[in-house]
This record gives sequence, C-alpha cells and structure tokens, in this order.
Amino acid sequence: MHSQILIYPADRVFVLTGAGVSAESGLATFRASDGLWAGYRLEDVCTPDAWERDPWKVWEFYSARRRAAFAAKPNAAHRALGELEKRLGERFFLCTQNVDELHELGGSFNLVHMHGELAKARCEAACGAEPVDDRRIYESLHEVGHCRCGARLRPHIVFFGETPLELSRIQDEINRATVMVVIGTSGSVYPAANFVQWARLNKARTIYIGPEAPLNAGAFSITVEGKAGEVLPGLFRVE
Ligand code: BV8
Repeated sequence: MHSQILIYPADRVFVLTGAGVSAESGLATFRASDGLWAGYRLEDVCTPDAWERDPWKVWEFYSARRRAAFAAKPNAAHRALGELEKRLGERFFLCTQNVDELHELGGSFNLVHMHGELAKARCEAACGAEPVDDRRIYESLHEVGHCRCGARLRPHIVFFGETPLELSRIQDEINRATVMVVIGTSGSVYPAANFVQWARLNKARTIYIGPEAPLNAGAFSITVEGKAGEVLPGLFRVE
C-alpha cells in the first residue's frame, strides 16, 4: 500500500489519463500484446490517409470500439477521480486521451477528451458544423450518416497527424497546476507525453500511477506502481 499523497489548500491538480484507467473496465489498451493495435495497423485506421483510402475500415474499427466501450462500466479508478474532483472543485482538471465515456460515468465533470470521443461524429469536410452525437454501431458504409452540408460523417477522433483538441485550455490548466498526476498511459504519443515536462517547468509535483514504467518515467518525481483501480482509492488526502 503506497503512503498517501497530500493535496494542500493551495494546490491545483491536473490529471492526465490513458487507456490504462479503462483496462479494469475490460477495455483493451493499445500497446499491450492483446491490445487494440495488435489487430490493426495504426496506418490503416487512425490517420487522414486511412480515412481517404478506406473510410469503411476506419468506421468498422471505431464501430467495434463503440460496441466494447458502450458495454463497459466505470471502475474504481474512474470513481476515485470523480470523488477527488468533488473534494477539490475547480482546483481539479482532468484531461483524458481516452475516447470512452467512463470518466463521465464515474463522476467526472470538468474534463476534456483531447483525442476525441467515440460517442460523436463530425463532418469529414470540416464545414464548420459542430460534432454530433452518434452512438451507432455501423454494419456497412451505406449506413453512415451525412452532415447537413452533404458530406459524410467521420468519427470525432483525432487521427495521427491531426491537432489534438482543446490544447490552449490544456496549456492554461498545466500552467496553473501545482500537481500533475499521470495515470495509465505509456507516454508514447505526443504532445500528451510532453505534458509532464511542461508541468516540471512550472515546478509542479509530478506523479505517475501504473503497473509499469512509462517511456517518460524519468520526468516523474513520484511513481506509484500498481493498477489504477487498486491504487487510486484512498491514495490522495485532501488537507
Ligand atoms: C500531433 C485516437 C501536431 C483515439 C490517438 C515524433 C516526435 C513527436 C511527435 C511525433 C513524432 N512522430 C509522430 C509524431 C506525432 C504523433 C505521435 O506522437 N506519434 C507517435 C506514434 C510517435 N502525434 C500526433 O500525431 C498527434 N498530433 O502531434 O499534431 C501538433 C502537436 C502539438 C501541437 C499542435 C499540433 C495526435 C495523436 C492522437 C492519435 N490518436 N487516439 C483512439 O483511437 O483511441 S492516440 C492513442 O494512443 C490514445 O489516444 C493515446 O493517446 C495513445 C497512447 O495510448 P495509451 O493511452 O498510453 O495506451 P497504451 O496502450 O500505449 O498504454 C497503456 C498504459 O496503461 C500502459 O502504460 C500500461 O502499463 C498501463 N496500464 C495497463 N493496465 C493498467 C494500466 N495503468 C493503470 N491501471 C491498469 N489496470
């Protein structure tokens, strides 16, 4: 059992999560041997070229992700983060790389999905329309809906090579944070893997939580080894 981490009255907490926080809900991570990418090549399902080349392959992949994610339940890690937000109020900010909605179902409100959301779709022609709610599990490209401008809908997902969402808000929150907690991410994708460096520049305490060292392990002042659902409950003590 790790000793508790104290959060003081002057602290502002920024949390970054990755696929590891949804692992105990039964959702595959990307890089574990049985992970998502094991069955697919990144280039075939998560790049603008992949979308141009074979939009059905992309929708097939994200429909399968919807099927799995919509059947999953939040785990103790999601609930612990919801509790921490309740204790800290606006001194808490959650940025997730995950596209499932388990943080919301676990009680988190003040969060951004920097790599998009499974439960939404958006215009492939970027006509300016807002992303729309879309939870359909498509069986063929003919079923895929269209934007009011007539263009086809694409997953509201940030592909490799595309700019992550809400970066200016994320930057502001990192600049204000005195504590950065990174949970369940291998640190293999940028710019998310750089957030801990930005926090260090601001002299924030940096904490990594996960069962194995991430690629950017050297940037963390504290590492708590273990599964998020087992370690997070009771880990933080709000003074
Ligand atoms: C961009 C879509 C420009 C949704 C995703 C060289 C240097 C720097 C950058 C690059 C470079 N070459 C290419 C780039 C850019 C590229 C990149 O980083 N490529 C990588 C491969 C090198 N990045 C981009 O293209 C990004 N855009 O750079 O735009 C820009 C930059 C700055 C400012 C403006 C513009 C866009 C990247 C977004 C790609 N889309 N997801 C979806 O399909 O889900 S990425 C996807 O993989 C995730 O969203 C996540 O971000 C990423 C990593 O996955 P993880 O969450 O870390 O999961 P992983 O399986 O890897 O690890 C799981 C971890 O959980 C493990 O550590 C494991 O130990 C742990 N774990 C397991 N069980 C548990 C657990 N932890 C806790 N509890 C458990 N029970």
